[in-house]
Parts: sequence; structure tokens; C-alpha cells
Amino acid sequence: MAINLTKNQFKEDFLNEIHAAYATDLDGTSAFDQFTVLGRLINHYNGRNYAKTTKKYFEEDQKEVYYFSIEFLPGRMLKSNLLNLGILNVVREGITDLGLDFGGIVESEPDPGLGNGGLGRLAACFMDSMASIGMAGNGNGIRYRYGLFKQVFINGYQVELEDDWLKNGNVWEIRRENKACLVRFGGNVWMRPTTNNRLEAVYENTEDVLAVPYDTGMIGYQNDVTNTLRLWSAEVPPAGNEKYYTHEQRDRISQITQVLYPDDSSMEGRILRLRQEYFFSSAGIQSIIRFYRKNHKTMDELPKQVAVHINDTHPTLVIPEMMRILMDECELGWDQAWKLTTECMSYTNHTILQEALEKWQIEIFKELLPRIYQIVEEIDRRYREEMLPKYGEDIVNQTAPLGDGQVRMAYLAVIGSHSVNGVAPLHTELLEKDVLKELFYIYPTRFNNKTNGITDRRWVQISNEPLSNLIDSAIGKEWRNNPKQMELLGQYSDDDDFLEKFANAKKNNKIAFAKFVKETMDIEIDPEAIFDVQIKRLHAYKRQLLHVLEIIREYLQIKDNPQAPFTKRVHIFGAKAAPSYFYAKEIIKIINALAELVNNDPEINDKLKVVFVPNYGVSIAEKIIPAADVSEQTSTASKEASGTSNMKLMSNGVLLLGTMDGANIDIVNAAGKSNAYTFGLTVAQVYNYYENHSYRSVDFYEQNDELKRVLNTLIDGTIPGIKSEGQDVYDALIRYNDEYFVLADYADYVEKQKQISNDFLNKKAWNKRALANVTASGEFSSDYTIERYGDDIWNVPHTKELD
Ligand code: DL6
Repeated sequence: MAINLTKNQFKEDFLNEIHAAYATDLDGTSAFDQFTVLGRLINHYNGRNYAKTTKKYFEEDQKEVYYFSIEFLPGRMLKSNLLNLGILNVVREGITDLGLDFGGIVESEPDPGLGNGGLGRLAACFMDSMASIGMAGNGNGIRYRYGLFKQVFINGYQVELEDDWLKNGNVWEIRRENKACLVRFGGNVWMRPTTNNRLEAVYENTEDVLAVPYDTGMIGYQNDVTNTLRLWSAEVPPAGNEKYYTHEQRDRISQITQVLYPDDSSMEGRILRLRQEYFFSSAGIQSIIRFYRKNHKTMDELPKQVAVHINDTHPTLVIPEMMRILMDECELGWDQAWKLTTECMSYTNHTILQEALEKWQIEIFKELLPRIYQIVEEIDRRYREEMLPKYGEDIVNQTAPLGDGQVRMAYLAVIGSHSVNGVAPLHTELLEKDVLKELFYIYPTRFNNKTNGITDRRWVQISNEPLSNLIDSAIGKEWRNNPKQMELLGQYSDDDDFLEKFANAKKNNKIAFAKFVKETMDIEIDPEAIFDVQIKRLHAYKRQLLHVLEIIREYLQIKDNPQAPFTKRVHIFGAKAAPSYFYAKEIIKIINALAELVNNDPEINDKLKVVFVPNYGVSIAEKIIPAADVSEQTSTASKEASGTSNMKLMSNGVLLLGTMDGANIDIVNAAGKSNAYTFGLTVAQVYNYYENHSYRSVDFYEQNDELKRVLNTLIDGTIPGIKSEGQDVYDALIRYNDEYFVLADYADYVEKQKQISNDFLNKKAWNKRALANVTASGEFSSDYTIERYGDDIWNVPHTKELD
């Protein structure tokens, strides 16, 4: 239910809260103060519901999901909380009545940078969906003091600045010091016989870290449910603990929750990452077991009450940690502990890239986590003992948790879980046939697919109000509860009047984005142009380079023939590169150098523009997506597990330009092939190249004059802003045989880009195809994804009926 609040009541509450918080009248407050007061009011309005939800789960002894993720990327929460409480309009009107700027207040909220990309945003969509479909679900992660990093461009280069997002506090979180626990690192551990014939773990010289939880309410969509996202902060244990902490140790402890993904190119960085992973895994499992024991005398019911989800390999240590607690603290034997643990655990794989399947050197692991290592060793020993007679040495050596001097996290996650899923049908198939094929052979029934999803509440209702209002006026509001109802828009596909309104909504979004670009980047862009968007992490496999080559091609085309007709384009990028990923940073520099060249060439004028919006994150995405016309999803076939920006763009009426990879395939199937542009090698062709070692990028270079000319601009001074970057990319593509088949896909990609330029001119046909994408987008709502996780993996019910 929406909260019952009148505008006048709200205004009175707001003014009272301003006085209480700041002891001043409105005119003495900043936009951030006003935001904080709104946040406090929301907490006040929702506090009882939040408490009620928690109590209900406890009293009814409900099974709960604990979603462990190293990233959560929730975005700003003010508007989403207001929307979910059903008071967005009342509050906005009240704020405006008071003469304040609602938009400015929204913008003053820091955007928590607690994630890097799709992985973290998916976790945030899942939190929103769990609460909104009435599922008892908790998030468990790390409260990074500085998050990822703030990206700025200096002379076109990415520079990483500290993102001090917590400097003015965080109105949404509740510090729960009474629920803190200790996490132990290092030292020695030995097993001492006890009087009741057991072995007890004795720890010596450990470094103990206090894990303090900060809880944030995840408010469900107008259903009185509020779940919890629990983020842990590392602190020095309070005085009174018998241990003395040196300055160095104190520093090391606070480092644990300083930044997301510390640079792992050094040993020190790798150790820190492992500390982070164990820290939040241990703290989370300790708090789950502590809570369970309040209601239960034995541990037998644990899997009936608790589902622990391992989001990618980072939280895999929940498996040995749960074993540790069940054996060392709850005094269970190995077999029972293992049975309970595997029944609780489930794992999602999010990548097929070998480099992203985490492995830890045994030496480091053992020293940092001696007791956990003993348990992993025993898991490994028992796995080998059981599987060797059945599957033989080769398969067992390839799949055991320990091998090549490393702890192999993905294998440990599969072996210790009852369910393993990929995130799109193709991805799951590749896990089964390739990446994890031996484990699939051993555990065929464990594997399943759960296609990703996104929440339309943030990605349409909040970020695209013009479109949302139009949908309401056409098919009513039920789609807001049941996104599949967007199918009803199909009836308007030939309705000129509706298509015009639909086009107007897009145009208004484009005008708003153009204004933002002008104000923040001082670049003038024409809302009539095609807004061609690529927003995602910068990675070679995602092939932002194809897009770069297309910009160069278009640039040369205009320069060759300035008077020829040209469909105007704005190429829009948003992307961060990992700080130690040199090649990705070179690509950023090239894009910025191209922007400099193209945007300032009077002959190009406004035919072509390049906009690389710095510091890409949720809030920037909310501005770009509603304004987009073309969604570039150009990964090499087989490499993108799913992609989710493709789904967000789809539900905002954007036509996909993509390879048949990840969830692009499902989007094209849903929207219809004629409503998307697909190009490039198929997965079979890519694998064929691998198997026969037959790819020669230089052949593509030699055989395509246009491609040759475009590539040569990287090294011939055409783009004055670049130096070695151009040469490095050129070498990677030609001398080092183009790992991701950019040149093989170039011609087809360009062909589709030309079609786009042509098709865009027929406005009506374009709008009709854009609408077909919105109409078909409902099935990619994360509400349905979460429903499937609940039914098939977690066995946790939800209260809301979905279509
Ligand atoms: O499942 C969420 C998201 C997928 O949509 C992306 O395709 C995938 O790249 C991403 N995976 C990761 C993990 N590491 N890597 N690489 O971020 O997950």
C-alpha cells in the first residue's frame, strides 16, 4: 500500500524536521540539507513498516535469502524510496510549493559507488525486486568508505580520484553496533582434543577485526515490505580486548573496507582483496547463524530457513566459513555440516573469461586464513576421494578446489553449492559445454539458467517519467506492478497519434540530455541527431573499439565529401576502466582524442559529435538511457555473459545494435529480429577460429581498403591527440592478431550502422520499431527473474502474484 500522506501534512512535517535537524528556517539550508531532511522523513514514515517486516520474518520463522555480493550499485535512493512508498508526487508538489527545487535536491544525493558494473547493478535490482514481490531477502556486502573511484579525464586520460561519498554521512543507513562480530585473520591454528572426544580449534596470534554492520532498508513497491541490505565496515576492536594493535595493524584493518577492487597487480593488493572477501563472508555467515539460533535449538533446520547466494566467486568463502562455524562452534561432524552447508548454498557464475574466475595462491591463502585453508583442504581431499573412482584422475585434477598451487574459487563454489546458474541461456550453455564442462559432467542436475533482469521501477518509472506517463495514459498503471503488461502497448503500433506522442517523449528526453551535456561538458549536441549509446565497463571483449572505428569512418566520410547528405550522429560513451587495465585506459584516451578532433572541426560542424560522459554510474545512466536511440552491445560472440544495459535501453525504446551474444539473443527474440540490428561472427564461428587456429586479422586489414584506411589513422597523425595509444591498439589488432575479432566483425558492423543512418530518416517506421522494443521488454523485469530464483533455487516464497 502507498503511504497515506497529504501534501499539507508533508509540508508541515518537512518544516518541523528542518528546524529539528538544522535549527534554521528553510532559507538557511542547502539542497543537501533538504535532501537529508527528506531522507529522515522517509525513514520516519517507513520505520514502523521496516520494523514490522523484520519482526514478521522472525515470528513466522520465514525462510530468508541472503544474497552475498562484493558489489551493490543501488544508485541514488531518494526518488526510488518515494516511488516505492507511493508518495513521489505528493512530496515533489509539496517541495515545489515550498519554493524549493526538487530536481536539485535529488541531484545533491551522492550516488554510492559500491559497484563497478552489471554485477553490482544486478544485485541492486534484485534487492529492489525481492522487496517488491514480497520475498524475505537480504543483501550482504561491504560498506566501502570510498567505493570504486571517481573518474575524471585530464588531457583525455582517465584519472582516478577518491570518491568521498560518505563525507557528509549517509541518511539511509543504520549502524548496528550491537550486531558486530569479530573476524580473525592470520596467526596459527591447531586442533586440541576436548573432554567430549572432539577437536577444538585453538587460535594463536590472530589479527582480529571488528565487523560492524550498517543496515539500509530496501523498500518494496507499495507493499509495506522493507528488507535489509547489510554492509559491513571493518574496525579495530574496542579497547578492553586483550590485544594491542600497532599503528600498522590499525591501518591494515581500516584498509579492508576502504575501496572496491583494490589494485590486484601487486601482491599487497591481492592479499587485501582476499581479506575483503573473507571479511564480509565471515561476518555475514556469523550473523546468519546467530540469528537462526535465536529461534532454533538444533542446526538441522538450517537449509529450511536459510538460502545463501554466492554472487560470482568473490563470496565463495561462505562455504568453508559455514563449515567452520557448524563444526567448531555448533559441534557438528563433517558429514552433517557439509550436507547442511551445500543445501544452503547456491552460486551464480557471471563470466566465461578465465581471467575473471578467481584463483588464490595457496601460500597466501594459508597464511591469511589458516583454519579456512584446513577446511578447504579437507573439502578437496574428500572430493578427490569420492570422485576419483568414478571419473578418473584427469577430470578430478582439473576440477578439484585445489590445483596448480591455487585455491580455485569457481570450482569450490560449484562443489559446495546445490545450484549453479548462468545468467542467459547462451551463457549457461557455454558454462556446461566449455568453461565448467567437467563439473557439469559430474553434477549435471546442479546447473540451470536464470536470465538476468532489470527493475523497471528505476529504469523506466523513475528515469523516464515522460514515457511512463504516456504508457499510463495508454494502458493504465498495472504495468507498474506487472511489467509484462507492457505487451498491451502492441495495440498502438500503428496508431499515428500514439507514435507521435511516443516520439515526443523521446525528444524531450534528448533535449534534457543535450542540456546536461552542454552544462557539464560544454558540448553542443543536436537532439535531432541519432544518439548512439555505448555504456558499460571498458573492456577489450566488449569492443568499444568497433564503435571507435565507426566514428573514424564517419569522420573520414564527411571530410571526403562535406556536402554529401549525412544523418547526424552523436556517439555517447560512459565507461570506467579498471585502474591497472592499461589497454582499456588507452582506448579511453583514444575516444577522448577523437572527441577533441571531431567536436572542434568546423567542417564536421554538428553532423558528428562524440560525448564521453565522465564518471559513468547509475545516475549518469539514468540520464543517458531515456535519451538513447541506438544501443551498442558489441561483445565478441560468447564473451558477454548477459549484459543488462541492453535490457535497460530496450525498455526505453532503443534499438539494439549487437552481436548474437549473451542476453542480446533473448532481446532480439522477444522484440523480433526486424526491430534490432544484429551483426558479426556467431559463437560457432568464434569457436571454429579457436579450434583451427585459423584467424588472421591481417587478412581483414589487407582485404578491406576502407578498414585499412580507418586503422591507419591510429598511427598516421590524423588524430593529433594520441601518441603511443594509437600504435598500441593498432598493434593489438594487427600484429598481435586481434584477440577479440574486431576486424572480422568490422564490415558487418559498419553495414548495420549504414542501415541505421538510413532507417532513422523514416521517423514513423523507426518509432514503431522502438515501441516494439518497449512492448516486449516486460519479460526482462528482475521481478520475474527473482521469482524464478525463489521457486527453483532458494525455495523461498513471495507474496505478490505476478503475471
Ligand atoms: O550478470 C551480471 C553481469 C552480466 O550482465 C555481464 O555480462 C557480466 O560481464 C558481468 N560479470 C561480471 C563479472 N566479472 N567479469 N568479467 O562483472 O555480470
